[in-house]
Amino acid sequence: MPSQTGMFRFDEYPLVGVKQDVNRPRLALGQGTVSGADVVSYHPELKLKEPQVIFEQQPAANHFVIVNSYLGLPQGTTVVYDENGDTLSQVATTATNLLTNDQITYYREPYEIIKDIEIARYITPYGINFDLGPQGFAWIYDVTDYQHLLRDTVDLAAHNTQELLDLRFAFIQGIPPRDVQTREPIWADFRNYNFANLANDVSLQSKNVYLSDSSDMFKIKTRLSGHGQVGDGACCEWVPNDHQIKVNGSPTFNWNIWQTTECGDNPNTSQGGTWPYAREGWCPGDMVREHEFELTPYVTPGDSVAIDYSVNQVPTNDPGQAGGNYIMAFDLISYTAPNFQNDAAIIDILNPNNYEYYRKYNPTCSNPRVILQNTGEQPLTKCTIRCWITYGDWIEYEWTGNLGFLEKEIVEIPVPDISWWTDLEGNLTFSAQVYNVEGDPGLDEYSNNNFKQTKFKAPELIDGPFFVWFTTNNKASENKYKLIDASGTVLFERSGMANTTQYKDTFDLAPGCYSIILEDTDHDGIAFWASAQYEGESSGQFRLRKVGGSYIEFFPGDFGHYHRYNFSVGFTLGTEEAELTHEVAVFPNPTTGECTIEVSGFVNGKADLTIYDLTGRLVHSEAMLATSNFAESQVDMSAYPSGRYIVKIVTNDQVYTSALVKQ
Ligand SMILES: [Ca+2]
Ligand SMILES: [Ca+2]
Ligand SMILES: [Ca+2]
Ligand SMILES: [Ca+2]
Repeated sequence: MPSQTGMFRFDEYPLVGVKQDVNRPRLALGQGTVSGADVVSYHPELKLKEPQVIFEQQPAANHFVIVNSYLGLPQGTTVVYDENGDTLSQVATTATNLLTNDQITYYREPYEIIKDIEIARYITPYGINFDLGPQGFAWIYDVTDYQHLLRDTVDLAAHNTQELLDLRFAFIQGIPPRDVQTREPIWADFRNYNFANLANDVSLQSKNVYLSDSSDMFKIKTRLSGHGQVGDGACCEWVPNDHQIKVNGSPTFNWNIWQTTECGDNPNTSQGGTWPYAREGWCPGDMVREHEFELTPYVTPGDSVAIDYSVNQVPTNDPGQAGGNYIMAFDLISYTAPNFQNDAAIIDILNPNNYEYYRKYNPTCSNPRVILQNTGEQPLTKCTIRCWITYGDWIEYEWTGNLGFLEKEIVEIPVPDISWWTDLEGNLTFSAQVYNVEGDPGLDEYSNNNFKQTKFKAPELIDGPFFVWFTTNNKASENKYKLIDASGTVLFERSGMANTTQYKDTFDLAPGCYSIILEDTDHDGIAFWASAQYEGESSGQFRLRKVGGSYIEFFPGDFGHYHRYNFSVGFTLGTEEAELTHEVAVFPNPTTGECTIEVSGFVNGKADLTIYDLTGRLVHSEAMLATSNFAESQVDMSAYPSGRYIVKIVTNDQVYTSALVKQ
């Protein structure tokens, strides 16, 4: 039987009409007839103070143990209440023991302090219905400046719980342009800063940095990305701001991180979000760019230097932007002096290249583009770049310019003859090599960085006349398209088109390499769900179709800034050559002197023969005797040295190659 107040909770019982009252019921149970009046009596309530358990603890073996416990009433009063809850009487509880809750100082075992250092930053793509494909997609970062941290045992973390991430390190063998000695943060390791605090110099104030007297060169490496969407301008994701570094109080480095076209140029198009729009220092599904500033000319090793970062003020007409933020890293990297006086390097090949990051302009047989870097202390003003697909049949390009230490340039190599693309070995490999630095073949001090190689795919072949069929959307003023040749010369361009209109342009091109580029000045393609939502942009279509035949290519609608379709006309390269129905015969082969070379198949009355040695030197050329379906030549090889030769036949429609051995 419940005996104390509070043991019943009437409101928990699902009984209709139950009423909770301050009075206690007095119950009598019996049987029979009840007579007489109701008797009401009141009982005062004694509210006892609850006793408490108190534990006494002491540190032992790097943790706390309970060494004593007490049960007691805290000092205070015990109260008796009447039926209305008013105090009837109270009795004081007097303290007999005084316990003090004291602080105990103790020491744990030493533990590791984890210091996060950012070596690269990446922004994940919008993932809704977006797929990177079964092989994934590779982004490549140069982390050479952090190499001394990537030794022994290192914890690596990528703060992303959305995708599987496969992180690999590739080591570049050889001697770098200069040795990395130290890396240290100028203010702190990467951190989030409020825009207003940066603008008002509350954060990132001028700081004295001490420069090692055993280093010769210094660089500031920065990684900035703007985040938040506050104020009318939605700062700092959507606002371009001006960034500046002062060296010893003088504004020395000014830069912008606004990515005007980069987002719309992302090879990972059609992400499930607003991927192509320009942003402050980042693009969805891409690496955050690093901006680097050479400090060496402004400082002396062993001295200190005052470094200050500043950014433009929060605009007075949009004060809400103050709440935006930046994630920032500023690293000071210290180096030795350059390892070489004269050194040129080919550090990358943009095309032809199978690397998926370059797929917006590959596969292609447009003029190859390589990145040349001066990796020596002396200026680089000229060199020779040699490229080949079939070894020996190379193009040599005399580059001139003026590159300082570590400066780079994209160099386009003109291909004088499309037959150069012929892949005799069938392994679809492009090679580029730099030599003859400053016109002196012996001057380059380090040849290991002179050579670069890529694998590539052949572009598609279009045979015969075709037409471009463009159905514009209702924002046609954003679009233009052009046809260019292998060297980028514009052969045809169409702009100023009307909305929701069909355009058909027919082309019948001479043998060569071409591209059709459709551009969008708003970076939102011709069919993009977000533009449909925000600006009511409708969907257009862009197709290539053979005259009197089937479709060749459908351009994607959600392509961002541009879509480029590369193709060859009148010749194929690479392995596709095996599919030709023509036959080339060279006999006898090997030969000691006279040799017959024939082509069977449609040559349309014209075929030119050239023979090269393996150094790429032209040794013989002549027009072949040609009918509509046959061409032949008799060549006397007796005057030429023994060895392998490359025979090349160019007709109106095709290029053929074959090997010839002179004994
Ligand atoms: Ca500052
Ligand atoms: Ca070199
Ligand atoms: Ca638009
Ligand atoms: Ca558009």
